[in-house]
Amino acid sequence: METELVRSSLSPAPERVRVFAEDVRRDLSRRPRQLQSKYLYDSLGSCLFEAICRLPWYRITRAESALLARHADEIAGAMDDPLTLIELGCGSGEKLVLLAAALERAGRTARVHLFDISPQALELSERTLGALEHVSVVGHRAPYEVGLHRAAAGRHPGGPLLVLLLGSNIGNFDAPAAQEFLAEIRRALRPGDGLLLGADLVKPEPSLLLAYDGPLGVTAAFNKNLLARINRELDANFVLEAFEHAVVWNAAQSRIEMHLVSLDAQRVRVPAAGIVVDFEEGETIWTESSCKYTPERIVEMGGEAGLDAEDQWIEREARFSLTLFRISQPRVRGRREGRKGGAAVPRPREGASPTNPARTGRSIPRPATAARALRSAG
Ligand code: AVJ
Repeated sequence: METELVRSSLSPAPERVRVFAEDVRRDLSRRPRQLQSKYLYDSLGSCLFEAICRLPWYRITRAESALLARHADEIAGAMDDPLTLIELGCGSGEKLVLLAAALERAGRTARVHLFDISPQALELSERTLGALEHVSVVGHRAPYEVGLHRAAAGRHPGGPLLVLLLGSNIGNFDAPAAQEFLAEIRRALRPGDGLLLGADLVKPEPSLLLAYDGPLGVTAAFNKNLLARINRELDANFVLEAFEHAVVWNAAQSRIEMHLVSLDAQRVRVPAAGIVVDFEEGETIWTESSCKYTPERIVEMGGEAGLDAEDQWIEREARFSLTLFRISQPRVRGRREGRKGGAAVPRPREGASPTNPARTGRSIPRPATAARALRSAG
């Protein structure tokens, strides 16, 4: 076992604060006002997220772990040796343990690269995976895009790469950005490589709302902590009591949205970002989107990015999906015919590349209607 955490691979702290301030300045000045969800994960935010994963009404983590436990042998068996695993947004690292166990059962070893923007998540993963003898683990504090390229460059030359994008992390991207991100993953991969994608499915609205706004108030705390973070890191004067956590199901965009609603007309100063923000009563800050999919849509999105869906498993009670995409070797094309899968796995369009002119990579174009609907919902 060899565990090494690269903690300084982003940028030095002052530079990180400068970028945070610049993002806050731009996004709070937009209409509707917004903040990027990646900033939810400071040290307290990461702990709150770990708590969310244990809430009875937030079922993503448990559903995904159940699927992984059930199908880890198949997934591992689909990949050749020597295997390089990379997880983008590793969180606690607990899910990787399930895949690592399958490798161990088969007497195999692997190299693992973990990428997360949260140092707490990396530390937790290090503890979770550090005891494993048959995998070498390297943690990287870096965003997805950086992680992808670094892992592709550092892969074991003689074997495949399996990229893990789990926990419905893809749901934070809006549709064009998700499509672009899948294409970026595809560009980092070669024939024989794979992508294991965990994605939450559309389900009845009440259970979606409950998952993001439960009676313990943990998700509300997770959301409001972003304001506390801005107070702390950017010297702002948000009064936390004057904002309320609110969740809406945007059916047209098939996504849950988290907002922070200003309960009064109020002025907030963010000196380090050089802005003064005047909120109207009922005005919201949009802090996160969590897109929900159909199994078919997930296969289709992969196909558009040039990824072949090889297998798909559905947890039917919680409505969660795990899809294994492969980069097919040209000579074995058509081999998938007759393979089982949770959904009909259509043959992806060959050579299709997403060229959505509206793609923005990170900025999320947000319709004003959602905020208005929210306001009237109180
Ligand atoms: C980690 C982004 C998948 O969207 O469900 C949980 C984050 N936000 N509760 C999600 C989250 C509120 C989570 N992801």
